[in-house]
Amino acid sequence: MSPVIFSGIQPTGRKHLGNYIGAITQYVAGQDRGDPAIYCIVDLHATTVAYDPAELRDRVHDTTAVLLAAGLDPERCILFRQGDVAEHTELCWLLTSVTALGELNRMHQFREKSSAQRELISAGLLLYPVLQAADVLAYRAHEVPVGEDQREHLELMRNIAERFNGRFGEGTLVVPEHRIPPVGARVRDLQEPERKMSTTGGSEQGTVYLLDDPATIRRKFKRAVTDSDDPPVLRRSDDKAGVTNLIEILAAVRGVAPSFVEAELAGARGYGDLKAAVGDAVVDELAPLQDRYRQLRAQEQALEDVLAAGAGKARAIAAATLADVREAMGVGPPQPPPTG
Ligand code: AQP
Repeated sequence: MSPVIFSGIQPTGRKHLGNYIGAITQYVAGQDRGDPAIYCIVDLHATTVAYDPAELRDRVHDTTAVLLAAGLDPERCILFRQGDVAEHTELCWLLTSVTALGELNRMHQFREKSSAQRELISAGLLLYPVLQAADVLAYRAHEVPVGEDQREHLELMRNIAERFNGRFGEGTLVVPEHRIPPVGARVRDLQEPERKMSTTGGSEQGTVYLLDDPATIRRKFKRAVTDSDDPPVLRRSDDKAGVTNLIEILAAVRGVAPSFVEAELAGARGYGDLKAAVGDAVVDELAPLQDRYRQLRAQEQALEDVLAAGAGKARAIAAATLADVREAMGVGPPQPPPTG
């Protein structure tokens, strides 16, 4: 049986190589395995931190164009905007009844992002993982392709689904599995390789954006932090986070095993060769995406049409789940008995 695949992605104009390797390439591959493969641009999640309302729709269009340019095909997947399908927010509320406050308080993302908020720590930031659970559970998804940073939220989502089923009716919700890629699940910041590459938390020079021009990409890799050992050791190891990161990026982008890259680098003169190789490979990988992005981004109405068609398909699935959830919880009028 083909799995139902679901994943969500934040609307920003600055998607980076971590998003691409950890998530977007998996989305594209999922189109041929998922039945259906469903991808959602999570504008409601974006409102949980400070943001500019005048820009949010543009950022949704930016992300839509990036995903289409990377290879998502609206004929082979469902691509939509979270805010277009009200079932997500209703299910979020219903799931709060089986979510422990203590669990939400312990989430790393909440702790990190709340400490960065200056004026207001929104309740939305605390509830973020519950809305994320609703996103996935509304489609009874089996698989959720994500990067390593989402492992904790996925575990919480599984707890929520299990608790819901235990309390209100076994089999009502599907308990999903995460799908974290074997290589590239945690792409690291090129300047601070102890941290993940990140939209908000990383360094500008250490973050490779998908829309960076070729010279910028090559420069960022050239300046990447590696190691000072002499002679250089072009191998992955726990105490060589920067070198390991570059080897894994090169392997992920070329679609080969990291050990293959290490074997190839056996004759290299130094870290400079590795930096040049990974810079070239990333530029080659992103060039066609960038060309397609520019064409697609100019056609705003076409992007809206894709999102609207996707929302129609998504709503039909989510509404059926919500009807079962309401029925199980005793919310609203009783469902009519099945006919026939
Ligand atoms: N460094 C990363 N390596 C691998 N995968 C990553 N992801 C994020 N960073 C890395 C995965 O990308 C998907 C989309 O993430 P998102 O919707 O959270 O997008 P974002 O907020 O723009 O990404 P960031 O960088 O994670 O933002 P910050 O750090 O600001 O919160 C997810 O599947 C994620 O795992």
